[in-house]
Amino acid sequence: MLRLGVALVLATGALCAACGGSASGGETGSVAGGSPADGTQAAGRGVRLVKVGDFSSPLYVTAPPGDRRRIFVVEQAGRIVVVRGGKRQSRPFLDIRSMVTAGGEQGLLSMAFAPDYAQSGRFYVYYTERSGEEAIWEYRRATEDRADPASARLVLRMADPEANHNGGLMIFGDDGLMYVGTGDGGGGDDQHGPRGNAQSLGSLLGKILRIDPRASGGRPYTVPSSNPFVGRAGARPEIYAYGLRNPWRFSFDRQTGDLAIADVGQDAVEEVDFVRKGRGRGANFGWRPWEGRSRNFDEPAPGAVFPVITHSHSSGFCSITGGYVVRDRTVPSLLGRYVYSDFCDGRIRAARLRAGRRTTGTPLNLPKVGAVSSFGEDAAGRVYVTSLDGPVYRLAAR
Ligand SMILES: [Ca+2]
Repeated sequence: MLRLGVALVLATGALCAACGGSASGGETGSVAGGSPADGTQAAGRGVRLVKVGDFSSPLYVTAPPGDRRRIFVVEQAGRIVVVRGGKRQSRPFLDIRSMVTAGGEQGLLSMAFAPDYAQSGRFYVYYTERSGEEAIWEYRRATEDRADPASARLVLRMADPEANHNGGLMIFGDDGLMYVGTGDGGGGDDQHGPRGNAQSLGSLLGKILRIDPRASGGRPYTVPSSNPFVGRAGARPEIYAYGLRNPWRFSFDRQTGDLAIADVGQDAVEEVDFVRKGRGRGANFGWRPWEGRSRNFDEPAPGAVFPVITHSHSSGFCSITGGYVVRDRTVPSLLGRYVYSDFCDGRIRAARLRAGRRTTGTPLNLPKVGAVSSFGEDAAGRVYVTSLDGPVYRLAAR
């Protein structure tokens, strides 16, 4: 059955051998080709990939707020590795491999540092538990490069009917709240629940949630009263946005606060949804009645917001990997452009996003990256690309 969430469901390397070349090791040079010259293509000439290192199935890169010396690389099996000043530290920051189910789309899927991490030492991990459920746990720092494994505290656990479509990203917005992407639960056609989970406000699945993950008053987390469905009968108050299939990677523009969600498609269409700052609140992105801009079920999707970017599977896409609007001033040719890729296509593309306006990304003049699992951003705004095959690269000026 080929109903992909993130295409991590595919055996590493097996598919990508069939779906295109992959970047070779070391600092990669440019390759010929690309598409018609326009602003973005010209921009692509000014970019290169700098290899940061090789990891074990890396899925994400992030850094504590304000910490410009380090990045933290999340490995699918359950380890977090620190890279300080470009040098990988041998001892992991955290190793929870014994608690994680990893493989396919499951595993340690992301981490997030609390906005006050410098003082509190709080950070969060999202992973597939041994039981197959998805959960967010809070940990605390022990020393600068080492977490305290005994500090684990459960924040949120979600029953998950299938191994695929597990969401997995948590990011803090500039409101200090945690935004969490959840998949629709899995299987195909969002088959669980009367009309699926994604359109159901009674389910946490197929959503972006917004919570304050700190324990308070005996509760493991709290819900901000400004969430859109607070007080609505039958609705989960944690929901911020809905109608998503598997929003594997999404990001806020660190300059504008605009929200870009790359939602992995089913059999036909990959999509990027984009809304201005605050406009994601209560938004319905249309799944399962809509896949991209195509009808999938004859069911209502009130107020559906259509994607600004779509790529069809017939064009070689299989599972979109969302990135960032680049704000790294050391890469001027990409400033203000959203970079993204696809697990099968492997080309890194850039596009200028405008809410409500369709566009498409132009491939940058870079080698293909095999099995693009994620993008990441550090405290200085530098943007990284991770390959499930092992390498992590940084986007740099040529
Ligand atoms: Ca699932």
